[in-house]
Amino acid sequence: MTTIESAEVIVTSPDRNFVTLRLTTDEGLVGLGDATLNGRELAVVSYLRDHVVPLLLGRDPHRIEDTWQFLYRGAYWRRGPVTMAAIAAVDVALWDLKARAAGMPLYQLLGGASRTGLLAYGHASGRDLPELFDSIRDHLDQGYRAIRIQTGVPGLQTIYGVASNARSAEPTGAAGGGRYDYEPAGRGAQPQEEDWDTRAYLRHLPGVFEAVRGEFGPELPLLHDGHHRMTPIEAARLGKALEPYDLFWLEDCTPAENQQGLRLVRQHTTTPLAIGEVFNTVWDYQTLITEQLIDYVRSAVTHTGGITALRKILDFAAQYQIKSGIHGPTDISPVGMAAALHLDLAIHNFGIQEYMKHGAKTDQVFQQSFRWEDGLLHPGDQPGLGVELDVDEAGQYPYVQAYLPYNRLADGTVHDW
Ligand code: EZ4
Ligand code: CO
Repeated sequence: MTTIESAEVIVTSPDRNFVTLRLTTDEGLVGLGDATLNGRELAVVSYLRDHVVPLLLGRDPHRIEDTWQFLYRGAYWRRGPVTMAAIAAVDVALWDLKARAAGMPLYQLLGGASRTGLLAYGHASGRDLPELFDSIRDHLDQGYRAIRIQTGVPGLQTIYGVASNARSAEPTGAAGGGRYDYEPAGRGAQPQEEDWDTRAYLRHLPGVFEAVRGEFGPELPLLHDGHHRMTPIEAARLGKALEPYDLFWLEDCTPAENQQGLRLVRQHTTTPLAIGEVFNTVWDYQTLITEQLIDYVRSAVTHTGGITALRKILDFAAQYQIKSGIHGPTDISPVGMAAALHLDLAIHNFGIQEYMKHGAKTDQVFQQSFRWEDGLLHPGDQPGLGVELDVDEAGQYPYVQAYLPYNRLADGTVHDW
C-alpha cells in the first residue's frame, strides 16, 4: 500500500498570503491543497501542522472519502471556517495526488468534461462612471464575457470592490498594484476602516446600472456584490430596482446566517441571487436550497471542505435547479482556483466562475496550466490539478500580517463589511 510520507504546510506571501499543503507519498507522488483563509491564515496553519499532519502520516492517500469523514467526524468539533479550510486542503491535495497517479487531469476523475470551457466573470470597478467604463472596456479587451460592477458612492471615501481606492500604504494589488484589480486584504498590523451608508448606496446604484446598460448594451452579463451590507427589506428594494438592468446575479444581498431572511427578499424580486462565499458546509444552505431562495451557490472549494464536499452541495443544489458560481477572488490560491476549474468543467449545473488574475510574483511561485480559449477558461490537461509549487521561490516571500477591512457608519457604529 502507498502511504503518505510527508505533509508540509507552506506559507508564502508573493503578492499576498497563501497557505499550501503539500503531501508526498513513499513512492514520491505529490498532491497540493490550498488552505488560505484571508486574514486568519495562521490559524489554519496551526490546525494543519499541530493537529492534522500527524494523523495523515502513514495513511493510504487513495482513501479520499474515508479521510474526509475521519477528519470531519473525528474532530468532534464540526464545521467552522478554520476546520473546513484545513479539511479542504487535505481533500484537494488527495484528489490532486490521485489524478497525478492516474496520469489524468482531475476533471476526468470527476466524470469528465461536461462542456468545452467555463464562462468566467472579472471585477470591473471605478470611483465614478468614466473610471468604471474604462475598467469594463479593459476587461472586455482581456477577453472576459461577463463583468462584475462595483463603484464608488458619493459621500463615501472607501468602499468594497473599488480597486482605485487603494487603502494601504503598500498596495497588495492583485496585479502588482494594477489599476483595476481589487485586493481586499491590506498588509499591516491593523485592519483598514471603511465607511458605509446604505441609503446613499441604494440611491446611487440603479443609476450606475442604467448608465452601464446605456453604454454597453443589453447582452453583456453583469453582476454585482452587495457584500452582506443590507437588511432583507433593503435587499428586496435593491433587487427590484435593478430588475430593468437584467443582472446575471445580485450577490450576498444580505447576511444569510439567518437563511429564512431570504424568503422576504425572494417575495419581492426576480433578480437572481447568489450567496455562500462565507459558508462552509451544506447545512448553511439547507433552507436556501430546499426552498429555492437562491439561484447560485457561491462557496469556494477551499472554504467548504474541498472537492468531496462541494461536489455534494452542488449535486444537492442541482435537484432544485440551482447552479454553481464558485468563489474565485485573489485570496483563493492558484491551487484552489485550479480545483474550482476542474469541478466546474465536470458538473452539469455549472453557472459561472469568478476569476481574478493573481500578481506576477504569485504566478512565479505557482506554475499553472489553465488556459483562456475564446473567452472561456479551461483547467488544462496536465495530470492532477495542473499546478506546480516552486518551494524555493515560495521561501523568498515570508508571511506578512494582513487583514480584511471593516466598516463604520457615520455615527461610528461598526457595520457588516
Ligand atoms: O471580499 O474573498 O465576491 N467576492 C468577494 C471577495 C471577498 C474576499 C474576502 O476575503 O466578496 O472579494
Ligand atoms: Co462576494
